[in-house]
Amino acid sequence: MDRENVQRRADLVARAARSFEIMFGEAPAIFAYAPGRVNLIGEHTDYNDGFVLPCAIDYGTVVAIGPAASDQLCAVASDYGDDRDAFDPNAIFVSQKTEWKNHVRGIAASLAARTGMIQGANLAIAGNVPQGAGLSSSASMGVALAKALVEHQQITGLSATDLALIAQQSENAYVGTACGIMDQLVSAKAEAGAALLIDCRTLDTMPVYMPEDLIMLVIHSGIERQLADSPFNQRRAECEQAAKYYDVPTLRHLTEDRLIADRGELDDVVFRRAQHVVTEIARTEIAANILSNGDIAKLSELMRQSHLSLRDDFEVTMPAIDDLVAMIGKHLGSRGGVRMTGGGFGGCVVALVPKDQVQPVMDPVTANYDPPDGRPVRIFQCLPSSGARII
Ligand code: NG1
Repeated sequence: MDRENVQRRADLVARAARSFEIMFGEAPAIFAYAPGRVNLIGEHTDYNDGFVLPCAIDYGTVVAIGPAASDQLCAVASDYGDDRDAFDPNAIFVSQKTEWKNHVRGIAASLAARTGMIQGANLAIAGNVPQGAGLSSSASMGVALAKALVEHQQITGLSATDLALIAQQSENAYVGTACGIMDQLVSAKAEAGAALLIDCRTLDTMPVYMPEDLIMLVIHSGIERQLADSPFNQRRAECEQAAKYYDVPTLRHLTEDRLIADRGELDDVVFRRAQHVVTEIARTEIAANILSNGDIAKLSELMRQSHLSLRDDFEVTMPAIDDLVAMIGKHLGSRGGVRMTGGGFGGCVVALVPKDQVQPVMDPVTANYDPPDGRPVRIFQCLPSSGARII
């Protein structure tokens, strides 16, 4: 069942249609939509070939598309004052200063590389995924663009996974973000009312239906993620170091028993990084099994352990975020779960909260949490939503 905020999406469609009509003087032929996401559990496991359990949310991007009079691809961005771009979609990619333009050009280039020539089109983009909140606004835009172009040009034979790979290729090769596949895959493939268990080694997915009573709260700590490239890359390097030490291709292949038994002289820091990844992969598989059964108490405990492991072993949380998680956890007890989400070093907390506890959770956060950077705390209420579609 689709539990989305219907009005919010209708506003988005209206905004995309308006920009399209102003720019191109006619109504679009098709609207494509793709959602943002929040990761419920499975942190720093994707690049170790492990499991992740993200959930598409009811914030996303609409792309309105229609035929063009020329071979050019003409795009207008409703969120950037109807800024526009026009280019030959079959020419070599030329990087632009404005990031949204690189997304459009990158998707066109990735799609052309995959399917051959693509035709000109007019399109308008409107999104409502909060930016800089770790909710994957970029993946939502990339997948919506790919979906719109594929549908409009009647390109056949591409699965939802192919759309995700095209959007990931665009990020990696053209936008310049070395992201994994999690964000694009859940945006392309999620099912309504469900999180998506992704096996990052095989790209197999399984929808995990969420209890109807649960709301996802995403709380931005107010700490903008530091330009965290170096600690993030350092974590990746430590994981590779651990895999090499244990002589496995990736940490996915390491069991908890071997982690301990063959520890030998392994450096303590590298050991703890590996311990986080190995235990987090196990927690994510268990979480997927119990979430659909509605065993919230057990889920609560797994999310608690995930946060502690990210704090103590992987060392990517920050004191203010630990405090925020503790404050919410104390109130929720075993009625819901809470942990940091995303790469860490700032950013967001995710909480799974029964409907009747949403306000009681939000009120003390608003009243008592003091963001260290002085920015106001932002709270988003999200519902599990379906992936890319034509609307
Ligand atoms: P966030 O912080 O949500 O962008 C980052 C990585 C993910 C994953 C998580 C940690 C990018 C773009 N995303 O997510 O692939 O590794 O950290 O689980 O690098």
